[in-house]
Amino acid sequence: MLIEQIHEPADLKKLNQRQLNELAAELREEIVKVVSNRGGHLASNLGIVELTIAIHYVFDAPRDKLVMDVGHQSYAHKLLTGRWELFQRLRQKGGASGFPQMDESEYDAFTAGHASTAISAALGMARTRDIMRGEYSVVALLGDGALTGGMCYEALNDAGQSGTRMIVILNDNDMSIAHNVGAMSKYLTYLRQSKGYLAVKHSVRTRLSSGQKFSHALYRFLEKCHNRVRSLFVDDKFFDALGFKYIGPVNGHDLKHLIRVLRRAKEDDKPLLIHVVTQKGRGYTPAEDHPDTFHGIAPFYIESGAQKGEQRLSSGAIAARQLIEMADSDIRVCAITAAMPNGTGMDAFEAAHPERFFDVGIAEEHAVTMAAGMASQGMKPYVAVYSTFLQRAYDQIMLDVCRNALPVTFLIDRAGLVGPDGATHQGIFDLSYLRSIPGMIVAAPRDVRELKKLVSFSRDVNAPIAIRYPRECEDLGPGIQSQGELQIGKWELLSSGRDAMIFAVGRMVQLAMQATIDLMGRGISAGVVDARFVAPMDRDLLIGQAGKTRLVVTVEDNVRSGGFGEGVLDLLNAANVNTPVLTLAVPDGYVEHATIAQQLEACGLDAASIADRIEKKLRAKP
Ligand SMILES: Cc1ncc(C[n+]2csc(CCOP(=O)(O)OP(=O)(O)O)c2C)c(N)n1
Repeated sequence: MLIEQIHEPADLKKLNQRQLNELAAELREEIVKVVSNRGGHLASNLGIVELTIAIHYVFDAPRDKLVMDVGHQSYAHKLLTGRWELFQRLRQKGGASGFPQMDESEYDAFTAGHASTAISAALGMARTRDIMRGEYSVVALLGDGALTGGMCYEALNDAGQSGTRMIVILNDNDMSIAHNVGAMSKYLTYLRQSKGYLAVKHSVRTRLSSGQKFSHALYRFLEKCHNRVRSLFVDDKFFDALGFKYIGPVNGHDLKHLIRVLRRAKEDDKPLLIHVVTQKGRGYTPAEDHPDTFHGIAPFYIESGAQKGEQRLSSGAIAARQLIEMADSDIRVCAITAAMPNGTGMDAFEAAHPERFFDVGIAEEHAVTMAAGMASQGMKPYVAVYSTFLQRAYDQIMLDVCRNALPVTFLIDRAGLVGPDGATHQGIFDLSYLRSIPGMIVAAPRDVRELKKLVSFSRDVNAPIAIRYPRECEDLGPGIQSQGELQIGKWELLSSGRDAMIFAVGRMVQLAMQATIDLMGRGISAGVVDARFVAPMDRDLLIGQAGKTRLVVTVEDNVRSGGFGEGVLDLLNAANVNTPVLTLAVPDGYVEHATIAQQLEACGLDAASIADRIEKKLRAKP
């Protein structure tokens, strides 16, 4: 196996052309094998194997800097930079992260996870190099999906006029996670298709298939010619106007040609944009056929592509069903996503109400302000977005939505600890960043039934409201269905506790209930309140219950700073209630990849840890 001989990129340079192609096949096989066991991003990684080899073949990392956008396509890069062992435990505790991380390897020039940052980071590096009179190259690698994000244009605009030497490689597979959207995507299609070479290629192919006497050698010769001269056909206006020299489109699976193009680019001293065309999922048929399903995938059987284990209905899918029903009878209801129609479950809404569904690309800021605009004119927009990506739109939520008290509903998916996607994808800051915004109502359902109730409840809320939930909500059963009608700022007492009252948020309610059973066995009487509204809080219930117990406990899957627990402490303090408070939250910091269960345990938030910490606090001497 060639792959076993590659410990660092320098080893690549010892291989000949045939071996490089063999290596590409081995990398694909390895990536499919590991992802089939561990889950992860498959289709993007399969599409970029040759390009990654070519980059490491031509450039000299880590001296030369490779900045990957999002970084979900970094698997071949990891395998070529001495991380074979680590990669076997991809996304597992202690194994390789699914994204580039500066603290994982010196070859990861920049930590990523969120889209559209690579050109900015690369320009920063290039400018530093120029100030320090360094010699290295800087390469930003991003996809056509990432190019829907506004930061890219801010960076291109700046980099192009500055004339700073840097290379932007645009990996165009015509896909974001789902089909790419927007005018730029159309423009790239135009660049891909408007080249004279396509016509030449087509005519040669047609003649071949029609039996005309073109030998295969001649066909290959013509293909080679078109590869060489293809860029001459290109009439790019956009990148050119921004100050970038455009090269392309280049076939991203033709290693020899890629190497030649990159070598030339390395010698250039201007900002360059190389447009590389690749196929998402390349080399593994199920991923080629369904690149969206295989973008990010749970463990699967290689032979069939079928997922291993039980597939549960996601919270997003459940929220979408509810929303569709509402939209059936209410023309104001519409759904907005920022390039995540499948992940948020809103693809179902798109199918049901295509005219009221908007995928704006990876543009969370725009999504939020656009929703504000719609709400200002009488619509009832639902912005379905992952907790971690909504961070991008803080200012827009603050000023465009909440300052104007507009009835935009945020369906915040992947809230709390998210497991193997790790630090960049945790949804552990949303309670803090939303709770402090004046006028924002923040709700968290304890289970799937409450999720449905909250979504339908939100329709009549004439104010900004955020409903945050994990990827999958449990069903706690009809026995503890929420009683009565929901009311903004009202919590629900589920059980009483003489020794401790636990005020729990969202999915932590279930763990709190388990902890009370454990505590009962230890002779401690603890009760649970479902604190479903984190803002505003249920002042009366909190103060009332705090007066009847020895210890108030708060439990949340959000960081401590600015979180629910701090809010409770503050409220009790202001009301001069002296009951001690134990705040159980994610310790302030970034939580690395592991399973959700491991992350909960590491944060002291699994049921057993909750019980232990309560018992310890109660038994501590005052
Ligand atoms: C700010 C932000 N929003 C959403 C995402 C989720 N996301 C991860 S990859 C991706 C699509 C990227 O498409 P592209 O850049 O074309 O890369 P490809 O996977 O096609 O290679 C999206 C939307 C993200 N990482 N960051």
